Amino acid sequence: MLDSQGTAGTAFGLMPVEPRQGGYGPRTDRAWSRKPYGHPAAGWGAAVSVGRVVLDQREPIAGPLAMLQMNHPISGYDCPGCAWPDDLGNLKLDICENGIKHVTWEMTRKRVDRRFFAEHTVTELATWPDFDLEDQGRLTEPMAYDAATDHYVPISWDDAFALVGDELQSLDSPDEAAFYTSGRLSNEATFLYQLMVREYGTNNLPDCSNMCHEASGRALKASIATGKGTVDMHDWDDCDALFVLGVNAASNAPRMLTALADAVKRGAQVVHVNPLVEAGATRTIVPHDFVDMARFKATGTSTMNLQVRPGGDLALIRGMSKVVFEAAADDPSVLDSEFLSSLTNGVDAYRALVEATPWPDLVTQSGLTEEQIRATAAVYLASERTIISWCLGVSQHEHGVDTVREIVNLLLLRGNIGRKGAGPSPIRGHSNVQGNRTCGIDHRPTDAWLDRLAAVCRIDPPRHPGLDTVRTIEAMHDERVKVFVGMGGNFVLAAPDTPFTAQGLEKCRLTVQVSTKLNRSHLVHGEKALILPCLGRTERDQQAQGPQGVTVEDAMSMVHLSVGRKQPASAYLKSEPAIIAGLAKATLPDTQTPWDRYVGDYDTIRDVMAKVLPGFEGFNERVSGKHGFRIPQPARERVFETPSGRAEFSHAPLPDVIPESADTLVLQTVRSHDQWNTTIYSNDDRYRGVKNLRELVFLHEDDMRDRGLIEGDLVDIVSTSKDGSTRMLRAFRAVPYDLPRGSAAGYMPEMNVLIGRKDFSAQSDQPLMKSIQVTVARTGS
Ligand SMILES: Nc1nc2c(c(=O)[nH]1)N[C@H]1C(S)=C(S)[C@@H](COP(=O)(O)OP(=O)(O)OC[C@H]3O[C@@H](n4cnc5c(=O)[nH]c(N)nc54)[C@H](O)[C@@H]3O)O[C@H]1N2
Ligand SMILES: Nc1nc2c(c(=O)[nH]1)N[C@H]1C(S)=C(S)[C@@H](COP(=O)(O)OP(=O)(O)OC[C@H]3O[C@@H](n4cnc5c(=O)[nH]c(N)nc54)[C@H](O)[C@@H]3O)O[C@H]1N2
Ligand SMILES: [Mo]
Repeated sequence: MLDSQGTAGTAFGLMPVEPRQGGYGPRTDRAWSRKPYGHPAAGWGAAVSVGRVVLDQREPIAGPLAMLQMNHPISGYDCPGCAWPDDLGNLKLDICENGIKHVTWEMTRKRVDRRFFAEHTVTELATWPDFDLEDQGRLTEPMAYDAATDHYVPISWDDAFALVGDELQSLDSPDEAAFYTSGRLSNEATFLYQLMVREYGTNNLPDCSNMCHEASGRALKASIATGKGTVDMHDWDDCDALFVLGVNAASNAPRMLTALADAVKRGAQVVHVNPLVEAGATRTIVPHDFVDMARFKATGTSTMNLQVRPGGDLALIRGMSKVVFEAAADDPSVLDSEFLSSLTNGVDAYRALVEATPWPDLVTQSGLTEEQIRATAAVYLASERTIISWCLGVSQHEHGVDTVREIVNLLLLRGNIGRKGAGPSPIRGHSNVQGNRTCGIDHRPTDAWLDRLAAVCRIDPPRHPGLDTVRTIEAMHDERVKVFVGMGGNFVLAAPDTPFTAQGLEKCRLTVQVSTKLNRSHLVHGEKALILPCLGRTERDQQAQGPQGVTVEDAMSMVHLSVGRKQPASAYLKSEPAIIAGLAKATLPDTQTPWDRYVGDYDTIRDVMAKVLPGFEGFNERVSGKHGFRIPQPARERVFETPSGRAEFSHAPLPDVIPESADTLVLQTVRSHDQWNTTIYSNDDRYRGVKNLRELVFLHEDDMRDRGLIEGDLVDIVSTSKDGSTRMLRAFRAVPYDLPRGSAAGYMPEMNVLIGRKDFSAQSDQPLMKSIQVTVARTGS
């Protein structure tokens, strides 16, 4: 590993093969291939791909049957895939290809039991591809690392809890422990987790949101005093114009394709802004429309595609605002003057800033022509009701916060917020990542939250902020954090700077992973280590007072029940709430919190949550209704609870997103169609036309020509970090792709080694997963 900071060397537990250290799909000898994908998104390619995963996981019967319960109002479980909302009643079967893959992956009949761990040392497992690790199936009982033999060995739940309790109690300060959350946790588990952590005495609650939508949350809070989008599915059905920035819908939120196709069908304008024209941005066979599927009938999903420069969205939005102000000079009714003067702050300064920004700068920085920007603005001006939606293509940049705030600025100009069919609508990632924040996973909790928690739960929570993901990694490295608890997820591969993160974890006294499947984060561990296996979303959760259901919140603030019914993968699994309660009782000898009562009957957790969480009054009654309930949100009612009591315009300088050297490319990391974050189902990326290849870098053909490259050439990719250090990936294949010159793309998590520890946004602390500065040259040159 090329690393000028002197931390070279492969960390124990990472793939020992230089330079890739994780993110491997299945082993294959088959040749790779690439040809442009000519079919509409979803449709039969999706059906074939689902069939393969269902068969591979040996679930040909239970798999498809369980699908019938997925996202079923009241009696079903929530799809553990993405956070796109459930359909409100039109669809018989509200499911998608990737949701089915995801559920089947969890429901597999394969098991990782004590015999498996007895047969393989951790050192040996470290040499396995990530696919093979997860493909062993579900974890079945708690395991502890035995350094003497380098094996994981069985441990009882009580001993495991006691071990964690002893370690946590022996720390000099509760701030020497960090408690990570991945976005799968239910609301109930989340609430108990943060309660335990704060009762213990720290706000060190890093989460996957720190790498995902932290920028969106911060921006929306500053602008309109809510960390979330303000629209719901009905608004999506009512808008005249829909802007979709930096989302790969066909792969990452496939149920969104239906909404896009519906919008186009009813004559709404749908503008996709993305350096890549993704499959879902042209046309789809509506995934739920079996008649359309049978007839191969495709529906358009866009009316315009704009191939913006990576990081160029702010310039595009500002250009649109410029056109809006120009139009307002002739026709003042273009602006919603009443709304602006009574409910917003700072529009005059924004106008001055926009007017002072010259067109050539907007053109250069956005990578679009003035005509394109004007045409996009014309769509906005012609629309009565506009929704702007975005995902990681906006948030994972240095200027993510400023860009989301600029999006809100543009919406505010025409009063596109807090009314039918209009507003900001971030597309969230994990199925309950938004609920996790609502229920208290936040390293920077507000005083109001802590006050209510203190009053209702009778604890004395710490008031100083905790560590987020990048700060936790630094702190583990500096040995300021000595215990790491991962509640779900695959921290070592999801985080940036893989070897650095791995070394941090290895320096810990104790690492604990609560998981459903074996993954690399179990192999990169502290001096002591535990794997605690938990129930999955689809499984029956039997507690003292009977079977339990949990709740989740989707990307549009709808909270609903999720009830698993399947026989658990093993009799020794515990639910996440039960594991958290076990950890809490072992860690907090004097606790007054009724942990056993909470675990026996989750209604009792919800009763307490109803008192702590604003908008959750009557939680148990309200969530039992057909589609659950929407959390009340003042901004949706045009009540802006900012310090000024108004929606705030931002006034950010136009960022310069063009690298200094013409040789430097801006590399972004994306998901393939066949992966779920760090879980890789196959080496194919159907919609980008790639088969059997993940070690690739997509490049513009002119950028390839300049470097003397043709398709398939092996190249080395060298990244330069903010601190000047360099990192390298060797022998990846150059693949020509339709993206803006000067940019490049490849897959997470194998490219995470290129993201330096200092490469995070100063605005959000989010790692710069969409703008890595790289040079690409033929291997050996
Ligand atoms: N099947 C499946 N579903 C998933 C996931 C998964 O791994 N698999 N992951 C889940 C999670 S946690 C999340 S957060 C979401 C992620 O959903 P996405 O945000 O769709 O995830 P990425 O694959 O990172 O794709 C980022 C998109 O942004 C574009 N982009 C990159 N840079 C820019 C830019 O500067 N401007 C603009 N406008 N676009 C840009 C890329 O070309 C790409 O289309 O999906 C969730 N759903
Ligand atoms: N380079 C780069 N890196 C990225 C990103 C990127 O775009 N580019 N995206 C970032 C984003 S948006 C995110 S959200 C993070 C994702 O980071 P994480 O959430 O940490 O990672 P996942 O891969 O989703 O976690 C998969 C693991 O979760 C466990 N799991 C699955 N279901 C359950 C369950 O029900 N309960 C529990 N306890 N465990 C379960 C399984 O053991 C599985 O191995 O990655 C980030 N990393
Ligand atoms: Mo995410």
